[in-house]
Amino acid sequence: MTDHLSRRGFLGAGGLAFAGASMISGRTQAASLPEAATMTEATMQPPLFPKSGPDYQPVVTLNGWTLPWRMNGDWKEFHLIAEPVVRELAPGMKAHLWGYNGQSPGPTIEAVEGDKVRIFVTNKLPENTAVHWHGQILPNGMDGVGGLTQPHIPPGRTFVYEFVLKKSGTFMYHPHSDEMVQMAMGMMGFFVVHPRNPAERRVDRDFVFLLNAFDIEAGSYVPKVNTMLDFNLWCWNSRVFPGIDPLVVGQNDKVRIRFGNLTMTNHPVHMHGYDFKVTGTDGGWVPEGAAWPEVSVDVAVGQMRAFEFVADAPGDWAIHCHKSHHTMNAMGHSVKTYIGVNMKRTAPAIKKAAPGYMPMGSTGMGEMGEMEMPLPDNTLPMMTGYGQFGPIEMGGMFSVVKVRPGLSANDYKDPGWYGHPEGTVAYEWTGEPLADPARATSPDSGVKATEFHAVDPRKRPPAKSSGHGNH
Ligand SMILES: [Cu+2]
Repeated sequence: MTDHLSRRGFLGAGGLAFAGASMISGRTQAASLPEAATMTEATMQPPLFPKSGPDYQPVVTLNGWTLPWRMNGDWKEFHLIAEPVVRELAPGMKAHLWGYNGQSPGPTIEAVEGDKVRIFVTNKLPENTAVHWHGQILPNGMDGVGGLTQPHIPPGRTFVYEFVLKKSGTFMYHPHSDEMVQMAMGMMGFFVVHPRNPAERRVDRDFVFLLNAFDIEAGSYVPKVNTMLDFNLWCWNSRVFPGIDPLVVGQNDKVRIRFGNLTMTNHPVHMHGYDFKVTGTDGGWVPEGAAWPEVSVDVAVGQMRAFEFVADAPGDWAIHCHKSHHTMNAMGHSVKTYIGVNMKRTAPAIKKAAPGYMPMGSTGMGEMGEMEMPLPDNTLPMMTGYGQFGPIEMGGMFSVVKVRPGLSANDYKDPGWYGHPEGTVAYEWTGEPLADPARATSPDSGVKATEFHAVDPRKRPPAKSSGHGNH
């Protein structure tokens, strides 16, 4: 006991010299565990500004938070608890997941290049776990691959990871122990390392999120963990639209958006209204001058990307995955295609055979955006969310970058919908109708007068090349 106490005193007083001599000063059994903060909300928490050490602009985690730490000598100490959690995916649906410190994903870990970090991981799962620090350059034994670089962490035990943050950049953490199950259950988190020089790569707003996916059957709560590709809830930080926080930005702010992909497929993330520069990957910063312009950036499985722009154009700019099935919630994928089928004729016949049958989608599926469909408990509509002009008809990986003049620094409150200057919104044309009645639209249904479903496609009249030519 005396030995433990003195070791603790020694660490507190002279940690730097001690650790300098041998990186793994390690053995902290005598020290008390740092408090493990927990989060009960799925709403974005204010960024955590550093109280000591180099200054930096802290990141904001969409629908998430940053893990508080304590200093112990010159070690920055964090405490993660791997545990079952209940996460609201969007209002109206909760999922029973696994995560860290009360939420999935876990809290963002934030530190500075050169920091010595000590991360305690307590396992409150019913099975072994281990944590891998994706992208970090560290001693092999700190890499967190259960069985390969360390024993798995059994339920009820706490392991300690210690390493120096060799470089700044964008990283993540996730289990490397029954990985398929634990990631399918939502275990992951963001890890941001800021440059030691506060001026380097500085931005005014820095948003982070992880792309993750679940397969949760309508009306149920627990993800299916053996799904390989056919997930039905496409999330940013275990949230789907309209549950994803907007990215609130002051006009002319310098903005960075960073994301990592821990789903099982790639996601082309597309932002409207701007071109931006890709400035970082999980391999590091792209040298200035080599950053490349994009409006969509594809992020492969296990990768991270960071892009930057100056927010000079105010508005409500959509940001979303460009795979259109990924901006849908569950239920959308097994619905039959009825586009072009005259359901007025067909539906009564089906209804006779199957009472309660609800026809959908004979003019597309947009109507579902405003349809109040009866859904099983704990199930989200497939496409949903309202904007100032009506239903947005989206779900899944979709949010809005809200750029506004006159915001104070670090004000992330949702400013509501954009007030468009007069004469800058697309409007309905009210001039003369087209002379060709076959190409005019019928005023009551919005359906083209021709019922092309009944026509053998080989006998259809050749399409006119003028397209939507009523300008
Ligand atoms: Cu996607």
